[in-house]
Amino acid sequence: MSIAFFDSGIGGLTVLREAARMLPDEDFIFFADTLHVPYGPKSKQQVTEYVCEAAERILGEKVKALVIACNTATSVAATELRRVYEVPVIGMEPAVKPAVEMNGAGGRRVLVLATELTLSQAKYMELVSRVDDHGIVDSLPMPELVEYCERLNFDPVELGEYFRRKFEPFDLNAYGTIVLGCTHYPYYAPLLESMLPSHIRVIDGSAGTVRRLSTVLNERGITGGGSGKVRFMNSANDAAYNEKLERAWAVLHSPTE
Ligand code: DGN
Repeated sequence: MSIAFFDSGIGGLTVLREAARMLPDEDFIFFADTLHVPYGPKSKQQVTEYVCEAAERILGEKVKALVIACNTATSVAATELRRVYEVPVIGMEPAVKPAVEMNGAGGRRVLVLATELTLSQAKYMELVSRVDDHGIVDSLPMPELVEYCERLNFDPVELGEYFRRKFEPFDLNAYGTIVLGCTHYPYYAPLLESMLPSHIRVIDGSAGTVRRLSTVLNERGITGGGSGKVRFMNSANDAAYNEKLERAWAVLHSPTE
């Protein structure tokens, strides 16, 4: 049986890339809810409905685990999915805790980039208040970045301008870590690393999520049995969107990544 990965669009491929690296003996299905991308500007209720619909469809494929490779969907709907389904459901969380740990001693701040829906949820606020004892975490929604990404726009000049505009209100020298709290954003990690002051580390939650997935598979005794095959699906059954997923997958495996 395969492990299913799910996102509103191409973002979750950044988590699947990590899983394919760390778990080479598994097969994967990647499902994009292309009918409803983007999730970030929508309401909690709407996104919960979309995620539940998508999960029904995905679990019809008889998978052994479901990874919600989307911070927004996790923050609004993971609890509901775990209540309804027996299959293990693994979610994402912005990597705020490791970022705070990295900066605690150095006295620098942490900037979390994510969708507006993720940043507005109680789940995110609770996470920050749990780990941020010294008030060093700031947040910045970047809704346009999902749109750029879904258009496969990785143009360094245009995106460089965009990031400069977004970061203008921030004194970047005060920051030690930038957290990519949306799975679409790691496509731009190489660009960010090339343009930010060199002391800033850019991190995301993919490896943490895949480690958790691996633990759950081990605990249940359901590891292996595959060979790294990836099958793409989307909620619109749109062959052109599956081709886009193939192109995005290739971008993530290009030598500059
Ligand atoms: N990739 C998703 C996330 O991690 O939050 C959301 C993107 C979107 O649909 N706005």
